[in-house]
Amino acid sequence: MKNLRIAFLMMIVLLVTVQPAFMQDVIVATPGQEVNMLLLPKALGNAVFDQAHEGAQEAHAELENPGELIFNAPTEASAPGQIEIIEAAITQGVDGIMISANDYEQLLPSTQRALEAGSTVVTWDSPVDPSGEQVFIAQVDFSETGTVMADMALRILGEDGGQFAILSATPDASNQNAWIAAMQEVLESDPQYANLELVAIVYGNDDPDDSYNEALGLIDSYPDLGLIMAPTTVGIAAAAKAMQDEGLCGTVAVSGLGLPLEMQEFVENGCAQEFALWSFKDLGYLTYYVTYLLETGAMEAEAGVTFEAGRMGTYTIEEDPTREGALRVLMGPFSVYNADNFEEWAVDLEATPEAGS
Ligand code: RAM
Repeated sequence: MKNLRIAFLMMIVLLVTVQPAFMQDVIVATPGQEVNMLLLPKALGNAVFDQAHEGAQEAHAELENPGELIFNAPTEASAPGQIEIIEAAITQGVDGIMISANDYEQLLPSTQRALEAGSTVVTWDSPVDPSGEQVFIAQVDFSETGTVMADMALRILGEDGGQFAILSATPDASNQNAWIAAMQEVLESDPQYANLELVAIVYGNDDPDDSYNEALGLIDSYPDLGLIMAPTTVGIAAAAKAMQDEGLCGTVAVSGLGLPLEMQEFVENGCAQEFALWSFKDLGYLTYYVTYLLETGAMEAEAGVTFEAGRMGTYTIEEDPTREGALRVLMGPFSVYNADNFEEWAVDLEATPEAGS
């Protein structure tokens, strides 16, 4: 009996001292700490980044941070514009810098300087090289994005396939480039996509006019084009508009990554067939939580660390399987939108009150 009791006590001691990974503490933020934050998307004037801002504002209020939440970006999606803003943030002593990067390499000297100055640098949506960030908040798995786009292309063009082109954002955007590479990889390695012929990759710089003109250029250059695949919310909406204006809806399909609110009219009138996305509001919220936890010293940027991100629940920092030497927090999931599930995602635009009213 005595031996049994000793064994039982030893078990308890063991459980308390050697916690297995699944029992590790979940780090929870302490609200009310003053940290000044900067949310820096690729550019201003892009609805998805406004949604990310809303999510960050929600977290900022919830965490009762008496510091500032600055939302700033260049007017055009460019690396030099972002560099200027990061440099100003270093001078002002901003504590937490949250970046969706226009370039994988070019921002590095500035983000590294910010890290050396003691700021927390977290990337979201579009990362920089791991040497210039602490952790990347990945909206979805970047390799999976390739398969999601290939599957949409296959469903739209059918087994017989056909020609398609990619209309991307800026040529150096690390997220779009990773997704395009992932798509090319599945097209090459998986025989089910053998009939999908990628004829061109063009760049509309996440600018509605540039993207519109690039879409027109594609249909001029490739008379047999069956599909424009745009892994950018700006590009896909501009391409659908171009096909609408040219009377080509149904002849040249449009797909990619789109914002439901911007795409629903084009799905309704047959100018865009199917697209996917994730919640940018949640992405902004999660990014803010991670940055706050790191900057307030509650959490280290290390693989295996589990934390709570308010209403979104718990997440674990992990090694990024898509980028060597990088850490990520994986958000997800993808939502796929098309005419079949239109009722579930579309809103009554007529009944939608004007923003701000
Ligand atoms: C555009 C931006 C953003 C990307 C989305 C899908 O709004 O390029 O970085 O994540 O599209």
